[in-house]
Amino acid sequence: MADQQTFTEHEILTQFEAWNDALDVVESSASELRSVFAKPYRQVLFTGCGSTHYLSMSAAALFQEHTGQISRAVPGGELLLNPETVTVDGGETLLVAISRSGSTTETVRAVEQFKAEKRGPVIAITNYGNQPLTNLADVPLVIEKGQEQSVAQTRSFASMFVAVTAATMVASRCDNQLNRMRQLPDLGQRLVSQYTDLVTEIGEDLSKERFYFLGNAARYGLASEVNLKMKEMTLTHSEPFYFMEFRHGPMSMVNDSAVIIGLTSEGNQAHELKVLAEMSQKGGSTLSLGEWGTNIVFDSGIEEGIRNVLNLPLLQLMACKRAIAKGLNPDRPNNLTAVVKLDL
Ligand code: F1P
Repeated sequence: MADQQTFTEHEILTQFEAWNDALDVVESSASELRSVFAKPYRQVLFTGCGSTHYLSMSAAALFQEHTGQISRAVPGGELLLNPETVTVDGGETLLVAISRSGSTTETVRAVEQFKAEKRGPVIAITNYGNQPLTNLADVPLVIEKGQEQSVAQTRSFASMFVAVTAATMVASRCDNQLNRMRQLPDLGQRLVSQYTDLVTEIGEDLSKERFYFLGNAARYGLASEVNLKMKEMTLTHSEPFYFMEFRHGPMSMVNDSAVIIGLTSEGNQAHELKVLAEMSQKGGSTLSLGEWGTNIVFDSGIEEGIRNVLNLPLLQLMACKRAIAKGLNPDRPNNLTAVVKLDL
């Protein structure tokens, strides 16, 4: 780690080897995953807490889009305390439980309850093996290179998101896309070299008071996650929205102290960029990310379903740089601990 660099910055900048680790882990469990995915399910549930709940939201959208299976994300606390609002009888449910630590009480207890009720198989995605979650899972995917010292998830989140994306490609039998995911680490590294100055300038601008992150489909969960980075690390007001929802009220908050950041898609980019253009006319600062036609251009040449992770490193870095500019320690967000353990 370079002198003066925070753990968070170091973890953001070294996440690309964890992306590769995630691909190795999924490839080495591909046959177990295939046999789990071969069965018919009433629904597929994704669960986690905090960052890993946001990851679940993104994963559920991606999984349904690629497999046609009804997929839903639910916070661990809801699956535990209000399971009747989520579970269905008359067929098995596949549960994908996601947790950096593998020991968050709500997630672990929800999985225990799900198993006790014999509702179906469990896939765990985590960065730490030998934790309660790994021991409960039928297929544990443990990405050790995503482990981190900081409280806020960055490298861990991206590594688990790569794993869930790769597992989705296994489920939808897209082997070519799974292979093309090997290009992601170099692409991510290249984007960081190309755009660090741009995101640093935006993050360090303390005249900005509010950040809004917009995304649709699988990118809404990612927009939610980068919104959380902004809150946790920088104590700045921040919120995520679906692009089209932003006009339905939230845009009242747009003025010259608001930054609106859009994670654009291929199919709906014209609609999404129009929202950003309107917010710019109202005085907001805007930033767009996407394959083409945006401020940050991925130019990846790979399919949208597998490249969504490219949205993460630069926006994580923006939050980290802002924290430092505000005199905060991004490694130790206010009031937070790395794992929430409860006596339930
Ligand atoms: C979940 C989590 C983190 C968050 C926080 C508390 O942890 O909500 O996302 O950053 O510090 O715990 P995990 O279940 O993914 O380990």
